[in-house]
Amino acid sequence: MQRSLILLKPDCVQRRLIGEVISRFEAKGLQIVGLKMLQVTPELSQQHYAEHVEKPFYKSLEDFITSAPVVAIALEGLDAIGVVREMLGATNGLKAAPGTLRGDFSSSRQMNLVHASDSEESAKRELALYFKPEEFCDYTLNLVPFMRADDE
Ligand code: FUP
Repeated sequence: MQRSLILLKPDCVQRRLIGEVISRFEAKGLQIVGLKMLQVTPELSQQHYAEHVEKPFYKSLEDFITSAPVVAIALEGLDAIGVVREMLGATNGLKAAPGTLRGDFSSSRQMNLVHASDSEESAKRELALYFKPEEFCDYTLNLVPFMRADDE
């Protein structure tokens, strides 16, 4: 079982696609164990995108991610980190395959709707940036017996 940090970015919020994106995660069988709307500050952006801070596109990326609220979601599921990345598609919406979230709803490299952790290490670091330990909700989904076998 894995947890991943998902951000519905300012373009997703402004384009009123929050429900559409969350619906896909729910339909897939991923479980929401944390959820909040917040405004990303420049400081949080620098922490989140630490690996990109020195890159030429960083200033534009920070301006974008701080331009409107985001929705942060902690998603739990079997292989959740890889599964969500597959659901998002390639970083650039123009190159993302049809059927993926970015492939279906984005035609931009920067405004690509959704961020998702790309490894267990990133997930741990990013979840801690957006959620305090007590903000996660552990609960049993009663439909799990209809989503996967006991030995999966
Ligand atoms: P991803 O892991 O798919 O979120 O993509 P990256 O970590 O490579 O990039 C982080 C964010 O920077 C992406 F959402 C897109 C954005 N970006 C730009 O805005 N310009 C670039 O030249 C490259 C990435």
